[in-house]
Amino acid sequence: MRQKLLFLICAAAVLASLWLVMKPAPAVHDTSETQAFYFALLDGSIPEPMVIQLKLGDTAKLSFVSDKDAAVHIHGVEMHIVIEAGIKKDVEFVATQTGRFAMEVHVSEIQLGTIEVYPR
Ligand SMILES: [Cu+2]
Repeated sequence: MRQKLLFLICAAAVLASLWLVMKPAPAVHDTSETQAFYFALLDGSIPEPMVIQLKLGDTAKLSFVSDKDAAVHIHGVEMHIVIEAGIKKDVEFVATQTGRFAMEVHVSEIQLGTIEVYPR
């Protein structure tokens, strides 16, 4: 009887240590995405305002070209982007707050679109 009990305790100890050594690590995966958007401004505007949809933690890469010097303001993200005529301008940001944010060309106040950031 004592041998059986000792065997069971040893077996339980072996199984417990095997479980500790071999248990799978918790799955950690980053679901954030990077999205790219391209704006070609003609006379300070684009044909149709764009809606950019992101989730918290996503990265947005924006590329701009313009036939005239322009200044673009992204509200919420508070980016002020200076674009020189004929020179491609690339910027990027990480969506760190939810909400709807306007993108506009300053001085003319023309809307380039809206950035919508949703919870993940
Ligand atoms: Cu503005």
